[in-house]
Amino acid sequence: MRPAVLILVSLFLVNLLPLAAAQDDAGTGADAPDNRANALSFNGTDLTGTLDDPNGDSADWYLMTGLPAHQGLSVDLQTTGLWGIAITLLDQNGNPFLHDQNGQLISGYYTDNFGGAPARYHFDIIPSPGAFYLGITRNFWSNQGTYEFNFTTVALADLAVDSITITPVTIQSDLGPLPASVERIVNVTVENHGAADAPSVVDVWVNPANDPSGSRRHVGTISLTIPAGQSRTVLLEWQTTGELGDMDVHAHASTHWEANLGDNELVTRQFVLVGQLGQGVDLLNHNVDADGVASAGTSYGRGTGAGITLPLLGTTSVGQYDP
Ligand SMILES: [Ca+2]
Ligand SMILES: [Ca+2]
Ligand SMILES: [Ca+2]
Repeated sequence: MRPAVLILVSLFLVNLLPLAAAQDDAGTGADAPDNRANALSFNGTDLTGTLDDPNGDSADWYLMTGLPAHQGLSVDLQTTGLWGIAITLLDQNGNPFLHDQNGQLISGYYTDNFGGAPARYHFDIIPSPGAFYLGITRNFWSNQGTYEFNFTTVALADLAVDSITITPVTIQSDLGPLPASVERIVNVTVENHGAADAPSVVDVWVNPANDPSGSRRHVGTISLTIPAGQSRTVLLEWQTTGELGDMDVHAHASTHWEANLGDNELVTRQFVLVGQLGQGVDLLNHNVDADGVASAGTSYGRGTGAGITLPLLGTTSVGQYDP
């Protein structure tokens, strides 16, 4: 090939690559690291940056720090010139923590496969207190563009089950109080020590102590609102018919935007007729309401509704993160 042709071909190939974009990620005047291990610490309300995969910048990783307790974040992202990108949110241990508005973990990974530019995204998240990782990476398409994250603080409730007390129901008669009936009252005190009022669901269920079958029986559910900084006591009726011996009574409180799920359940032991057996039996109710109990124990009566909110220009999908 003659030199002139080589020069022309070279010029053509060079023109296929866009010029390297200026990098000023998070106002640092430089490119943010391409891997999470070297993530750029960031503590602010807005975050702007550039991805430039054709010129070797395939990812920008940040470590968001300084999140106050009982506060969540709502994240808005706008991109220009970028599509087919992936957004990854991980806690400090590298685990997904993206939550929907019911406090349920849905994914740690979001990808816009085919959307155009500019595109807008919105995430409702409840971050682990303190810090989390945020990564924006090239996914399906190699392109060059800018992104801007805006973070809005969201006040969170934080319910805690403080106590469970159980009182027998005494039957009054003309002859005086009769022996206790099979009915008992479960008193559950729930405190909201978060920063937002809490539409709350309190569930109570029982299971025979040390029952290897793991069967549980749903006692009841009460819905109420617990204002921030206040506590409420709810009463549920427990019919112990068919139960004998030591029983474990569980109470669980749930709400939207829960800051800390670690203190939302309490268990106490109560015997029916005779105690200190180390175990109990549930003859009439054994495995009754198994499905209902399972839902009470695992989903805790959370409400329904759209999870992640994604008002978008273009088609999107929510992917699964597999660490
Ligand atoms: Ca960059
Ligand atoms: Ca980078
Ligand atoms: Ca809590």
